[in-house]
Amino acid sequence: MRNLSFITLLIVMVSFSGGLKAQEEQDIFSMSLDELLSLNLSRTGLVTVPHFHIQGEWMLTYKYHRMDMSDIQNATLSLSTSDVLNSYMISPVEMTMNMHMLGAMYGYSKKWNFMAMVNYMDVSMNLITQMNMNFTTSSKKLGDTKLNALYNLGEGYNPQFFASIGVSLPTGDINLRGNTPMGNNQKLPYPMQLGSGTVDPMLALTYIRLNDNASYGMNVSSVLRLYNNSNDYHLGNQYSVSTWYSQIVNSTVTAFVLTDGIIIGDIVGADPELNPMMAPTADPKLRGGTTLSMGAGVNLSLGLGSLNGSLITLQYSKPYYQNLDGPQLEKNGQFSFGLILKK
Ligand SMILES: [Cu+2]
Repeated sequence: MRNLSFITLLIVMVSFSGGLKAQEEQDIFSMSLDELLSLNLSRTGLVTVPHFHIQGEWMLTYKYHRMDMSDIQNATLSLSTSDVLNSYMISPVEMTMNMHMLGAMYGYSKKWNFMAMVNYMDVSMNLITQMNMNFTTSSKKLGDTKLNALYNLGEGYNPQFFASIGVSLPTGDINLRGNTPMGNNQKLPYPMQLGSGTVDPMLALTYIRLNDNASYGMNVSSVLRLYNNSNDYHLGNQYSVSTWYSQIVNSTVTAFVLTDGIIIGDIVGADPELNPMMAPTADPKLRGGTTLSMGAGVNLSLGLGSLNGSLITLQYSKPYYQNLDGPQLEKNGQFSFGLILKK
């Protein structure tokens, strides 16, 4: 009896998946060349880098990004917290950054795509004082909001070659305060502030090529800080280069590998409420550095239907080289999860 119901279930499942498969083939058959291309590009595309949508296509994304930082480095040399406490009253011990990002993207025409993204940040840092006292500070609030226009520099959609021109709007707070052993309601140091405080131009160039069931690409991007915020400083400019290769494995799974390099400048100017002698995190000259990372991940296709090309994406990357204006906390692993709905 038990076996019989098991077999029935199996038959139902097989015929259901057979039906699904027929449905898929039907869908693929009725697709235009552009739609097929777009489907493969979205399956092999990376959500962490910009991509160009075909005209009329919508994309909604939720992305979660987590970064852990621990251990201290000056240039490429490791330091202990007691090394840091020889020159400062407070040393950072570790930091965790959680970002929740909501984004929307629209293929307005063959030449233009538009993108908007808001993010909520949840950052906490553990620190230690010269008196060997541990304490934690945390910041949970909206970060900066990003708007982008993508302009297609090529003719069609493969290869994709486009420029991205945007602004980062200062919706993130730069006046966050917290209780520390130095007193209650103290201005938190630079890494605990959630925005730049300035309207920042963002420029990027991206090239993506699709071959059979694989795609590869390269992206160069920059965030520029041109003037001081209301606290008399501006964050350093940021420049990055990333390359990736991704391959469709089967009807559900796409696997990818990526490398990226980021150069961040030091802060220019200084918040008058922060004392750089107190902690390295309060010193504007100790915020910059170069980080080279490698990573891998998978895109899991959520199937065909009206939400063509929708997927879940998982990605992990880790630095293999860091040269920091320190003492500064090192980046450890970074993990991202994304849910992408496309129509
Ligand atoms: Cu998109």
